[in-house]
Parts: sequence; structure tokens; C-alpha cells
Amino acid sequence: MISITRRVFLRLMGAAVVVGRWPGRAWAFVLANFPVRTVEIEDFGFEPATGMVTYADGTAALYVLTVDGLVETPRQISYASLRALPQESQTSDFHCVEGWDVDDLHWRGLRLAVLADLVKPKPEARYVIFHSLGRTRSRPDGLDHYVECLPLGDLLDPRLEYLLGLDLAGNPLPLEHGAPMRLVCPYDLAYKGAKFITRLEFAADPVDGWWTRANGIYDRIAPVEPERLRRPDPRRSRS
Ligand SMILES: Nc1nc2c(c(=O)[nH]1)N[C@H]1C(S)=C(S)[C@@H](COP(=O)(O)O)O[C@H]1N2
Ligand SMILES: [Mo]
Repeated sequence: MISITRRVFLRLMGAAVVVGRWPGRAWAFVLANFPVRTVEIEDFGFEPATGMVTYADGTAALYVLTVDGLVETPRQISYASLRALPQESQTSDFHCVEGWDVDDLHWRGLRLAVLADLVKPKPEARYVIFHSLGRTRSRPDGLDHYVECLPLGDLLDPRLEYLLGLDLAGNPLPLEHGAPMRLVCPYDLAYKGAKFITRLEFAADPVDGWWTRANGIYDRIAPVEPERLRRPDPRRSRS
């Protein structure tokens, strides 16, 4: 028993050394094991070094995150400024409605509380609507871009580990996984976590997200089924 444990320990140590020496290999492993699900027409790109969004027609524009709606001081924040705000790291699991999971993804980014401090939500603001860059291939209810919506109280609850992710496994988010910024939502099905976020709109009332409008099986409220979670959803213990 002890020798098995020791052997496993030594193998883990070896893996750590490999990861340390060839981060590119670890990165390739993360990408190879993380499926991509994107409904947008992929006609844009993003360059983290410059903060530029480039379009297929050859035009380019600086990325800005617009934070507006029911707030005292709406803001437009550049990519560099987002990165200059306090960041946090977390390791969390990812759960798609299709039934696949990716364990132990390492994210770094911003808590919504940091942005809320900047814009000061009005008391009526009870939801945040996430808007994505890029146009979607189909247009449910005429909606031409990806939209999601979550309760502000949940987004600000540290136990729920919502994170506005800028980095994945130590690298700026690759485009297919949501550059420049995506919402990480470990206790919600992954369709609640918008990729390519370009606007956070504080609102009094909820709206249906893109998938909820496209197909009624995608509920507006989408907690991960308890049996798929390795750590219980903190909302289930609320009184
Ligand atoms: N803007 C945008 N966000 C999105 C999606 C999308 O198509 N566009 N797909 C959602 C779904 S259904 C899932 S499973 C995850 C997929 O993230 P991934 O492509 O990084 O695996 O992003 C979610 N957020
Ligand atoms: Mo999904």
C-alpha cells in the first residue's frame, strides 16, 4: 500500500517536472481535452498583445468592454486596463449541457465585484446581461449576437466562483475558448458562461439567453445537476 502511494507520488513528481520544463506540452494537453462549442460566424480574431479585434474584411478596432445599464458611472474599459485591475486565479470544473465535463481548468481573471466597484450599480440593478462580440449563425427572436443573463447577487457571491476569465492555463484565452474574456461559471451549465464578452449590462429584469431563445430545452436557470459536481452547489444549502 505504502509503496503504491509512493510510486504514484513519484509519477506525479515526474509529471510536474515535465509540465515545468515544457509548458507548451501541458498547454497542448489542455486544448486537446477541452471541446469547442461556438455558434458565432467566426469572422473575427483577437490579438492579446495589442488588444485589437481584427475582422475578416481586414478592418480592426481596439477591444473595449462596455459596462453600462443601471449603473451610476458607465465605463468603457480597454483590454490593458482590464488586465491592470486586481486578478484572481482559480481551478474549477466545466460542465456542458451535452454531458461532457472538463475537470481542473486553471483560470485567471476578474471578479465581477471589481467592475461593480468601478461602475456602482443602482439599487434597482438585479441582473447582469452579458453580450458577446461577433454575429451568430442563426438568429433566435432576431437576436444577432450571443447573450446570457445571471442574477447580480449570484455573480457577486464568492462561493459560486464566477470569474471573468482572461487566462486559461497560464495563457491569454485562445479565440475558440472565448477571447478576450469569458464568464467562468463552475456551478452552471456552460452555456450560461458567455465567451467573447464585450458588454456587461446591468438590468432590473432578466432576459432569456441566446440558447434559451433558440431552444426551449435550455432553461434560463441552469445549475449543473448535483451528481455531476465534485463539490456541492452552494445554492443548494441556502435557506
Ligand atoms: N459567445 C458564446 N459563448 C458561449 C457559446 C457560444 O457559442 N458563443 N457556447 C456556450 C456553450 S453551449 C458552451 S458548452 C461553452 C463552450 O465553451 P468552449 O468552446 O470553450 O468549450 O461556451 C458557452 N458560451
Ligand atoms: Mo454547451
